[in-house]
Amino acid sequence: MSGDDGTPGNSGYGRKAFKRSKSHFADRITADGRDGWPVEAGRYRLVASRACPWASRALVSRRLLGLEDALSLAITDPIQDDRSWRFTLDPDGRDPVLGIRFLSEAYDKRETGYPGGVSVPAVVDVPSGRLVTNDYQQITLDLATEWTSLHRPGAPDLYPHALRDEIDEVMAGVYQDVNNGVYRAGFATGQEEYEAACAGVFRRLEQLTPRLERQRYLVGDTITEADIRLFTTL
Ligand SMILES: N[C@@H](CCC(=O)N[C@@H](CS)C(=O)NCC(=O)O)C(=O)O
Repeated sequence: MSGDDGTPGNSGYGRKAFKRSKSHFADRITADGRDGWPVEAGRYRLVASRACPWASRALVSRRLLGLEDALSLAITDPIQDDRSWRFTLDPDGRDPVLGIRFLSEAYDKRETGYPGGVSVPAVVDVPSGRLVTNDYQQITLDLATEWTSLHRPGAPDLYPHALRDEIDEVMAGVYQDVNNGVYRAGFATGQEEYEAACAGVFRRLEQLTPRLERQRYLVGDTITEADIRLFTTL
């Protein structure tokens, strides 16, 4: 399997320095449907592995925002085989809504011959069976800001306008040193690389500690996207 940029994906782990590629399918599901994918209850299916921290973000957001009825959920086998994510937890090994055995089938429907990797979280358009997005950074931001008409009453604002600069700044550091740092450590090819990544994780946690000594949440006084992104990696 290969990564989003066509470089070897999982098969390359542990053999070269870990480098994360950009999500190839970055269409957005928005209130105004500008990418062709309007927010609509019951239309899309979130595909997640409970073993994946990036996908777990989407599980937490979906639940906190009360989107369970609007956005259905497919859970993959936590372990991939060489065909990537599979629906072996479901009867007959098929996702009951999409009717597919491998997430790659939704990727293939979207783009024939796409040479990159298959990753979760992914959002699939149920009527066409096509992948909409695997953009793990944007999926949760859009659940928070574009799916508001379907949020439960009293849902938290996970990305409040007034705090976005601070949230973005905290998330950038958390991404670099913690979210991605644990991958750099886990897939390090040498001791030095491992130690540098590990040191980065703990340095960032130390840096965040004073915030959490004086307040319950990383930014502001309610839960935000920043908390979800840190928590799911921890
Ligand atoms: N889509 C992003 C981030 C999401 C991600 O890394 N998900 C992992 C699971 S935690 C995945 O599905 N990896 C499959 C692979 O690398 O082949 C990427 O490809 O870097």
